[in-house]
Amino acid sequence: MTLSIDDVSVQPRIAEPGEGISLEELALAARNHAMPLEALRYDVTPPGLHYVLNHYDIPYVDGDTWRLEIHGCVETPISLDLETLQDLPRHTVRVTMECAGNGRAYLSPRPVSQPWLTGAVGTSDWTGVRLADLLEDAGVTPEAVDLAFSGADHGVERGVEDDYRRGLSLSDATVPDVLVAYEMNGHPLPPQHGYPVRLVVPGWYGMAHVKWLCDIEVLDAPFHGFQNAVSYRLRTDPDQPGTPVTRIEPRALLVPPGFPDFMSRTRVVQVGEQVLEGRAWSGWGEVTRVEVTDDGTTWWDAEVEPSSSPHGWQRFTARWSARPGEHRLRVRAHDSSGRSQPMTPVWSRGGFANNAEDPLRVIVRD
Ligand SMILES: Nc1nc2c(c(=O)[nH]1)N[C@H]1C(S)=C(S)[C@@H](COP(=O)(O)O)O[C@H]1N2
Ligand SMILES: [Mo]
Repeated sequence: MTLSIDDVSVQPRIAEPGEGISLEELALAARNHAMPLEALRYDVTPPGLHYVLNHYDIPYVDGDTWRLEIHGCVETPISLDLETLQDLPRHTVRVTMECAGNGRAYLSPRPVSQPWLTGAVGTSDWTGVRLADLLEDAGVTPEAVDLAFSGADHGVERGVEDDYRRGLSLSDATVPDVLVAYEMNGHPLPPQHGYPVRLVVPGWYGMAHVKWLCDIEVLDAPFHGFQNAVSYRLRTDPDQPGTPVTRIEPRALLVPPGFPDFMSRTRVVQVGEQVLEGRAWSGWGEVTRVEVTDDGTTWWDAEVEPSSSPHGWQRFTARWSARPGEHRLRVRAHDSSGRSQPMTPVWSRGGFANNAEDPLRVIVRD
């Protein structure tokens, strides 16, 4: 008997009501870790605390033999090694990156996949070459429509075997801050974040930031690869074509106050005046307002600081008179595009872009 990919590759499904997280979901969650929320204190996420999401394995890429190929609808195809890339004009951009699946585990019913709570986020200083500069050198021809970016990682997903590949339109790819990045916070990229080179697309959910980048194909037709046409679409029914997942929806998160109970993560806070602190971001514009509540009814405004970068998160602080008893602290962000965090999750089969605020259970003691 011959086995095929279809015998091992699992089709997506929605958990039954009350069905717990499976060992398969735990295996994904253990490989792909979140940023501990106390790290929201830092403007630039310290090494190792940035979230990680890999669909397949971390590929072993040798920086000495790695090359980036740019081909397709270009006048001059380009093949670059790492040293040559690093000799080109460099730019650094501070970017808050968030996985499109952040918040998935709170959905009901739960799409069975990487079960993120809210920590699939982080902010880094990415250094590299502007993609627009590389494309200018290659000379993109007039029939170009989309670009396909391929990583060195390979796997199978829902029966489709492929390299990790994402498409981006020429207009989205040629804004100045899109980088072909080789440094994270002033150091070579760590293996899990895409060594030696990754794409950085500020404002977009994580799936667009292709790691272990080795090939850019300029296409004269829309890209129809799996990660754009099948996965990363907002749909409620499997038969719908759905709409593509693109930019990051607004979200605010608190640095959890006080100290935690080991198992339940419930917070214990001393009674009295507190200053709450957190970060808020949106891929659609500046965060203009963050609100706080401890009872779900009365909201008050936090003080939102300007960002240290147009694509980075913003710090906020809020006063809180902690009264004895149990409280649910919630925050919600509003941005300059008019988007706001919803009170209840917007459900999709893939569990994408769930930016509903998540209450933090706090016990205030005398
Ligand atoms: N080649 C490749 N690039 C990839 C992925 C991947 O699995 N393979 N995962 C994407 C997803 S879904 C996310 S959220 C981000 C995560 O980036 P990070 O691990 O550096 O935080 O990388 C993106 N780029
Ligand atoms: Mo992601």
